[in-house]
Amino acid sequence: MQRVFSGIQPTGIPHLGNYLGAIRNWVTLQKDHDCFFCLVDMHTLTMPWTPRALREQTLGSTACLLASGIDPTRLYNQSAVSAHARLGWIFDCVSRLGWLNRMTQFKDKAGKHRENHSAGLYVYPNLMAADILAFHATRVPVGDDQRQHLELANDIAQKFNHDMGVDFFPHIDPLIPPHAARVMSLRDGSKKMSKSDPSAQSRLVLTDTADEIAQKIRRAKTDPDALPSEEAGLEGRPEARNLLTIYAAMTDTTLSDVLASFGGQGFGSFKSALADMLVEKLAPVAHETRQLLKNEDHLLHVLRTGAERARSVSEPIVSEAERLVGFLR
Ligand code: AQP
Repeated sequence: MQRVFSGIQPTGIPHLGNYLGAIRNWVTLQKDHDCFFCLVDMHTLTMPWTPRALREQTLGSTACLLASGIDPTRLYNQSAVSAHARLGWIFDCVSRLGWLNRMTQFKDKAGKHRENHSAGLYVYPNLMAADILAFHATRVPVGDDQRQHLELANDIAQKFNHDMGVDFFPHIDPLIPPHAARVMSLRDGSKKMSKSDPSAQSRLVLTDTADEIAQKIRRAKTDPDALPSEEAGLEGRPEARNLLTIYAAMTDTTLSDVLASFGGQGFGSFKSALADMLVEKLAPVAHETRQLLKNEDHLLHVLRTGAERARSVSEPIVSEAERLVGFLR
């Protein structure tokens, strides 16, 4: 059985982009893969955070993932398993500055004032490589934004193998969904939907009530033209494309099917159908999340049990990597 690893940052409540880009695929993969799903709380420290928010968001994300159908035995938080940090340090020393300098996510997140950002933000991709390779995972379901980081992880694995003269770390294959791999902001079709966007109107989160979903879709940015009947008509209309893609992905149909149904109509009727569909699919997840959040002890128990399982698999792999680099025990 192939091993899968994937993570999500507890930087906020997971949104529709996280759901379509990652979580939904996790639920499918766990049926026939050996899966590890991780709340990557160490990555969360790479950007400004508060301890209280981190604790609340880790519990909130745990509840959302369970409510979305993730098997509780496969879920844990990164900082509880020391293999991540230990292999992360080794990879900091294997990875090259030239490689990290090319990472577009660092450039996007750091913006113009790079000197003021944490060193952690810069070496984030090395820790991400360690997250995956500490389990010898070969398949990683992620959204399109993580493609470059996975290429770097393969470069690190190859260099480690080459430098140590071994064939120890496997090649990683990204599993990027064919549709809706990059869900865009509801306020700006050129930006990806993100937990850290200051506008709450820019994203649908998995705890939104039916009213909040309907209101965010009603207010979503669009353009004045009617919907086209063919994909070519979406050229230069990123907001329209985004909403139609969301509809197609959530209903397991194609963009052409959605255009065939709604082409020629104005945004009013399409938005109302989109909101109804999203309420039907997402409101039960939000309800279940709220129920789960009432029992914090249960959520902590899930994370502890998941961490034990994660330790039992990653410990021998990382101990062997430590032996290979020459650490004495
Ligand atoms: N907009 C998106 N569309 C599709 N997939 C997405 N993912 C994130 N945003 C989108 C995928 O969700 C998984 C978990 O992402 P993450 O929490 O590790 O961090 P991120 O990619 O940095 O996501 P955010 O929401 O934008 O978080 P912040 O604002 O904290 O940086 C990944 O598989 C990712 O590809």
